[in-house]
Amino acid sequence: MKGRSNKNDTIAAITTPLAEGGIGVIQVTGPGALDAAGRVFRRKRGEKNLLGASSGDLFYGVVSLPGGGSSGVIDEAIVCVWRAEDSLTGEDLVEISCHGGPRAVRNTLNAVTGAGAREATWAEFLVRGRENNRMDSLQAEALRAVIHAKTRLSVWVLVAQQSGLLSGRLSKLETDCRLLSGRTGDGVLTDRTRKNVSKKLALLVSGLEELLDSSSFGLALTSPQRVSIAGAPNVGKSTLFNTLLKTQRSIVHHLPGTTRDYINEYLSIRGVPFELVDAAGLREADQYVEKKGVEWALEQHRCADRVLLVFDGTRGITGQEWDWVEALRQDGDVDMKKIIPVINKIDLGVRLDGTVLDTVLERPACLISAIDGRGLELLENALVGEYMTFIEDMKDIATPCRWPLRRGSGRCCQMHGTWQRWPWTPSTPQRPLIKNPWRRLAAD
Ligand SMILES: Nc1nc2c(ncn2[C@@H]2O[C@H](COP(=O)(O)OP(=O)(O)OP(=O)(O)O)[C@@H](O)[C@H]2O)c(=O)[nH]1
Ligand SMILES: [Mg+2]
Repeated sequence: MKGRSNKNDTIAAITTPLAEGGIGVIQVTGPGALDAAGRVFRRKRGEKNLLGASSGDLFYGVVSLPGGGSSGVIDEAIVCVWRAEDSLTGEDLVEISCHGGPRAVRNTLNAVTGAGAREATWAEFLVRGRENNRMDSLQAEALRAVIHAKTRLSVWVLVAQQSGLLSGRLSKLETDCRLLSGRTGDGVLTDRTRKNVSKKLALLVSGLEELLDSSSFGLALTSPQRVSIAGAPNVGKSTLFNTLLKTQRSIVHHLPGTTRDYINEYLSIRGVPFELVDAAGLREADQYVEKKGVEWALEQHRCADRVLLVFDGTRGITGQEWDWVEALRQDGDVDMKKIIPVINKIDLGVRLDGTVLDTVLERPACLISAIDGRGLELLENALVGEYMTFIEDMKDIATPCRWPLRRGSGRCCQMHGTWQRWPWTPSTPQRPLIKNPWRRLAAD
């Protein structure tokens, strides 16, 4: 059982998945970490004991139940010690790598908790890291998010943030703000100073807005957008699904009505993760199973962040397809901006007039062949185009949180406005204060 939190106690957690694998890791941190680990671990070779260890020292030996001696050996392990000044938590930290597998790992954790450590979660390790100034909230957030990262780019960006790149950007803006508030002073305020302060505040606003602009990219990297593939039966939805995934995941057949259940898979487009959903073709259905398929498909399109609305380019748009477009348009939960029209099967020649779609859906259709891959680059651009500048040269500032920044930028804009207006009456006794607008960012 996990006990009550106490800032100064010694805690232990399993920090690898509780599953079958080569090794499992238990971490112990706190003032008594070395003592607790020392009571259950006995090295096989060498003299130095854990209490005298320096950061990075490795020990090979056995783990026993506390007081169990050689008869109570429960596993073999490698122990690594990190002293407070070098550890993630800012406290002495011991990493015990024992054999993997849920039972082996639990046995070792039980031994450590039997020696006085309290079982905790890995999140508590991060809290301690923050409390001991080993990281700020942005770094802790990045560390938490990296576990769920789905693409190489997501990992790259989050590791950069964990090392402090984004925090550095913010603290530079913070320093500028502090310097500015020092410079406004108490003396007589000349018009020149007022203009100067106002100009610097405008720079702060644009610095914050640049970070804010990056938040849609940061969020796209950390919470994959759901992209569903919609359209009438047989237009090539499942073929497109398979081609984008580069694997035969969904059944393709020349007869309409092949897909009934929806299927979802993760996919990376130029490093941005997406969750792709293939679903039943939209049609008037009579039978229960077909009806259910269409119902579920509609639900998927409602919940999706983007919908690829596919048409068969070898023929015109049918009345029933227009009815579905209209139904999606009128569905309060479907934002038309999220719909990307796609004309498929261009390898067979295009007979569909795309301009009518452009007018109704307010964006040009992507012409593709899901079978031979023609035009897929355009489709991918439609999904990641807005992130390209960040992907190419601004990866470090992709902030995964939006609201604190929006509040900070709002406060900064307010101060800027106040300074531009000041003095609003000649007798206004106090000049407007300049406060750190994102002061609460760390706490938000
Ligand atoms: N020539 C050509 N044929 C295609 C293309 N895309 C799909 N097809 C064919 O169209 C037929 C239907 O493809 P599917 O991918 O099963 O269509 P669907 O929209 O998933 O159909 P349902 O699951 O029934 O709604 C198959 O015979 C595919 O080989 C394409 O780009 N070019
Ligand atoms: Mg299908």
